[in-house]
Amino acid sequence: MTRAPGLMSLLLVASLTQRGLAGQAVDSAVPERGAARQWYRDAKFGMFIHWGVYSLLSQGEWVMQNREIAVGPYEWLASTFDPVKFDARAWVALAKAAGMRYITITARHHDGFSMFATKATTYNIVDWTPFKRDPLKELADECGRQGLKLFFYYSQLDWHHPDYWPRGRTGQKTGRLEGGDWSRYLDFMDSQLTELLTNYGPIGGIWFDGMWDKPAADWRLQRTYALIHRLQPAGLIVPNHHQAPLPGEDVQTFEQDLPGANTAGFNTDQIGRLPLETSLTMNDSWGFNLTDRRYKSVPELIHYLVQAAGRDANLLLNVGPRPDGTIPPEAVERLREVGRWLATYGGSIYGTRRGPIPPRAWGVTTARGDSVFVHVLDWPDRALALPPLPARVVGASMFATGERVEVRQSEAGVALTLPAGGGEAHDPDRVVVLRLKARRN
Ligand code: FHN
Repeated sequence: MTRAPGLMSLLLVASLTQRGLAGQAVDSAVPERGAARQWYRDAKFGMFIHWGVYSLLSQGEWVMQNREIAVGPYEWLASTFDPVKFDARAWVALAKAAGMRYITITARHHDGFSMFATKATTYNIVDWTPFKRDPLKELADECGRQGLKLFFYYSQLDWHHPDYWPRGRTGQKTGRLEGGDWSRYLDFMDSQLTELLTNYGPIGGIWFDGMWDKPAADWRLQRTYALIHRLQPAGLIVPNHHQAPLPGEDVQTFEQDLPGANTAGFNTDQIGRLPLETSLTMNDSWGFNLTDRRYKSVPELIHYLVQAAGRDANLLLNVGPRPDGTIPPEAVERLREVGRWLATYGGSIYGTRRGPIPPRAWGVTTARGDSVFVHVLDWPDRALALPPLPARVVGASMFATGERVEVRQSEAGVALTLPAGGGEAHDPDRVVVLRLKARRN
């Protein structure tokens, strides 16, 4: 179907002129990466998985640091890791049922334990544990079968490696020798990244974390980024360094905050020109924590997803699987519910971009083609006043039921009257779809 360039073209032109050369140069020079970024922006929803040796202690992934566990005892703990119930098919099926389009899993977290087969160290799940399997390989194969992309979280910070020296802000109490070879550590990381980018088929990309531990160090970033992009030109680099984007990066990610917000206390308020992402815990923990019952409700999770989409960002929603390899039931229930919601409302989320109205107290807008989706998240009334839109509204209805929505458009804006009664008023998100008159250039 050919359509006249409509609202999206206008928004695109506006965004292209706003976008600086750094982001664009990469897109146009490497078509695979441009396409990958586009795919990423369309995908909107991913599953974050924090899973490792720390899951055994059920106090989150920082337990080694927080409980001052030395390398020796932690190595023993690692030698007992045996997640016999791990089932890649079930994990990927759950992500799919939730409406997620990709998975980002911890290949190596700050504890330095590699959750994949690596020749760079024996401190890995295949060589060090009775499990002996490579869960990342099983996940990669299963993602391929079920049509999801797989990203690898990779910690640059390491509380175990002897060459992580000089130490940074953390990992001071793990009993390592006072000395090490920084460039050898960087080589070690590059060799592991090479494995992750060659042994698992095409992956979504690498999600870096931990550089904030030593902000002043020379991380040899450009060399590592070039290596990644050479091995997989479509692989995206997602750095969680809490700064504005640096050259070579593909996504700007915000931790526990929507883009631009900084309630977590470590995010930058500078929003760059790259695709955006918000990573979020489902309770208050990333790694498995048995006593953390502060799970977000399903409506809260839906609101995060919609609020992110209204800011052009993806939501990367975390689960912390248990040490036996199963995902906690509280998470499973919530993911299935969000998936049910997306089965109805996905058309107002996937493949959209932020809409013409910036986020408001009542909610956000998303847009695709000549359609604007008005997400009414927090507004008790039927009457809703919108600011002026860039084109004439030629149709308005409730997204889920098709019920007519009354519209009055003037120079001052657009007044909507939502239908009376109906279950929709109780929905976490009342979605109105406005059809704008297509503009022909
Ligand atoms: O320290 C990590 C933390 O354990 C977790 O992995 C999160 C995920 O965004 N990032 C780090 C903190 O910035």
